[in-house]
Amino acid sequence: MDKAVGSTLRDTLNFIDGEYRSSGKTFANINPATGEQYSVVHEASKADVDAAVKAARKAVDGEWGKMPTPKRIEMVSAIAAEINRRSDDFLEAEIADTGKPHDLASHLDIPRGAANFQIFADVMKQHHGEAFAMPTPDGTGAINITSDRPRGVIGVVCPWNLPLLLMTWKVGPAMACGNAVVVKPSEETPSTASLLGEVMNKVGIPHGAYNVVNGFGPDSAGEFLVSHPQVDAITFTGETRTGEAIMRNAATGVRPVSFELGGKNFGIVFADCDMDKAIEGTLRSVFMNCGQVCLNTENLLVERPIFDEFVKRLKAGAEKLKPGAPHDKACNMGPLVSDEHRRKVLSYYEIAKKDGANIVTGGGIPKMPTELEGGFWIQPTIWTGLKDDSRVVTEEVFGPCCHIRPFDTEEEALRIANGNQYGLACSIWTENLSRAHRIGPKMEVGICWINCWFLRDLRTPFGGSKKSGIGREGGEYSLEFYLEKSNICIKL
Ligand code: NAD
Ligand code: 6OD
Repeated sequence: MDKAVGSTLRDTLNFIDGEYRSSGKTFANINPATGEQYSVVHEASKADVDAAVKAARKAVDGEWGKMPTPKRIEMVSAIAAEINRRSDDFLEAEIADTGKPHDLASHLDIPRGAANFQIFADVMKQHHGEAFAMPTPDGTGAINITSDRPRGVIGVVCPWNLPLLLMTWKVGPAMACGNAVVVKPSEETPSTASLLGEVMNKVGIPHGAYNVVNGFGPDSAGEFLVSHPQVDAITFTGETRTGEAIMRNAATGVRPVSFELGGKNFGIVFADCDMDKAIEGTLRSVFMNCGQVCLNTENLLVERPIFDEFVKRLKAGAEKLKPGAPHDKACNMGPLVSDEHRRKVLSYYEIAKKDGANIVTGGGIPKMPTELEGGFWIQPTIWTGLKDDSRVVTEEVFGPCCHIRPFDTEEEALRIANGNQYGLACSIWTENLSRAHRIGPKMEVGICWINCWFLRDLRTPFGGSKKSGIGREGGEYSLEFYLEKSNICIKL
């Protein structure tokens, strides 16, 4: 990593108007694998956030906003190439912030971080307006032409579970459309957002088009950003409750929001599934990233004839997972992100016990080697036997755990899954093509995977229904949020 520019693993700085800036107030960044502090994060003050928003405004009104689209697209592609060129730096930063396995970060987080710029450079290359000819009573006619322009300054508020991936999923399209962004990364995982500033400068992005302000939510950089009157639109990924707080701020000035929020996702396993595929896919969908993916399966409905076999095989798979150091190739499971989050997940492990769950496996903290004992490790956990109204079954835990329940009919499975307050994702396991076509459109979710999980084509609409979000992002769908459309009506 280029320490001379200012973003080192030891000092994580704000990035404002093309420069790294320290601040008078700092907080500790803890490595979740060890529990040790490894970086000092500079918390942005209200004045820093204001400077970042003003720099962004200047960029939109200046060189960045006026840049011809082909040139801007070329620059956005160059960001993708530079992230790939520096993938080792991004990997190390992401791993230190999250403790996740090197294999996972190198196959998912970092390459998707780069792809999130390239896909939207490609989308903008193809993007075009429309024309509608119309008759008029006087017979001369009129023509309507759609036109669009960037919304302006976009506030981007991010979570900690897939830090670079989820941040660039918003920054990529926002910048490809010609907006300027002010990013507030999670306080738990600020490093890759800060490092991305070096990439922006290297490829020559005009100053102010990309800014990063570090800090927390309420009464800190998050709230300062979303309540800033010169922020034109807010895109947020995180908890539903935080989304509600942000929405209250966005109401002032009637500013648009795009929200990717919490989930409580179902897996439905039919007796006609391919059991090997269903087990392998479900092990990923429950335990990948230590269960910290909003799309993770936390509730499994398994058709009664295969219930016992499914539970037995999922337990065997869970017990083969090996928590350990990110760079240890023999290990495939990281820790939870923080002590606070582990306390939250363990509180659900306690509720499960109190509610009379049968603990199929796990339920506690694993024994780790001395050097990792201070980390936020947790056992992969499977329960059966809970009632449908247990909080473990209805609330998002965001940990490596699931409850498995039997069902008898397709209608029953649909009713239970759609009775959920969230509507983000589901996975259905069946080899019956008619069933797949019948049930897919009936699932009240933003994405329904059949015989797979987290298989992503970045051109497709992504988002949640019910309490899982507002809006869809991906391909052309992202442009609906990041571009403001007008209709030009010309009377001939
Ligand atoms: P969080 O809501 O606690 O925090 C997210 C971000 O919001 C952080 O940067 C935080 O500092 C900021 N924030 C908190 N309060 C704020 C406020 N009042 N004003 C402005 N900013 C504020 O979420 P998290 O714990 O970082 O992430 C986990 C949650 O995110 C889970 O619920 C998960 O399901 C959800 N998530 C959803 C998706 C999706 O695509 N739907 C993706 C990833 C994570
Ligand atoms: O793949 C994506 O685009 C996406 N937004 C994934 C979200 C994962 C949630 O943790």
